[in-house]
Amino acid sequence: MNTGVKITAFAAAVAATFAAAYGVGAVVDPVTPDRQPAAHAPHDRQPSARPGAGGAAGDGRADVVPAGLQISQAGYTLELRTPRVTAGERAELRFAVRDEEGRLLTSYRREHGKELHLVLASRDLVTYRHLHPTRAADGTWSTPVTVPTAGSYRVFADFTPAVEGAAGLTLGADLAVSGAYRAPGLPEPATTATVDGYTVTLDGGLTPGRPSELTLSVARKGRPVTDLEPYLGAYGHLVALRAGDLAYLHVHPDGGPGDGVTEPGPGISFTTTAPTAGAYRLFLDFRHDGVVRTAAFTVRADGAAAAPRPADGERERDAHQH
Ligand SMILES: [Cu+2]
Repeated sequence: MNTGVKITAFAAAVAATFAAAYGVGAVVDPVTPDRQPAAHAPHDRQPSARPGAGGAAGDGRADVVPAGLQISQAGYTLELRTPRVTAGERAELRFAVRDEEGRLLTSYRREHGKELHLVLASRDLVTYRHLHPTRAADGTWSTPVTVPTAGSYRVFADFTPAVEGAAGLTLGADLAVSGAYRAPGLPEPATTATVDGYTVTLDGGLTPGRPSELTLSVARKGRPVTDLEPYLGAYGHLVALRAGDLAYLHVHPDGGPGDGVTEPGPGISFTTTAPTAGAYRLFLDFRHDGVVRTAAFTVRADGAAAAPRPADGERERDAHQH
């Protein structure tokens, strides 16, 4: 098949895919027949490809870059003013967020009780910190931090500008930590993790491209913990990072303190969507006896990413390949 024919066949397949999507949309959603067909797969919070932002419009596929991979997105830029620290030494991590005009951002919408959540993770996914820096009036953020081991780290600023129409953003920047470094491998997948005498058990798995429910159950000395303490408005906070590039997944707790349904343990449930197959490292922060602890798990999402379009589109495309 020559190139011209290939392109024509591909265009036909894309057209068929769109047709299938429109048709299915009308069938499964009869309640709102005038609803616009989805231009891309549903996603959490901030997609990197905004309409008109120069995404791959026209190829019929979603072009959503996971959070945390970019230092600048949607007009906001993370300025890490402390790009290097030394392992084992207390340092003051300083940073700011600039808007499209280059001004320091000073108004943030509170999420989980904080204007900004700062996550620090080593690229080998062994070290993890969830911090709440302090903002000076001029927009400069700072937090003391002691990074235990040398290596390459990623700093994630998770925030929502208090600006009309602004969505939540997670910007990421690299942080270098000086010292002798021995690269560890990614910890093997496991369904239990221990921290400070607590055992946390993971139920559920990750399916690429589909929302997955994960339940983490906390026990101490073999007894289920049923008096977890609220931490930032929830019984637990979960962050998932993709091995290989540290794509940052937003994870939503299913219920929380004060909703009249959610128990304070032992299980804490979350929903998240792994964008692709591959390994992810999950970090759960929970509070008990007044101390916040972190349990970490390696989880593998198996299988091909779920197509954002119905399988019919795939079949159409296959039918055009000889
Ligand atoms: Cu936080």
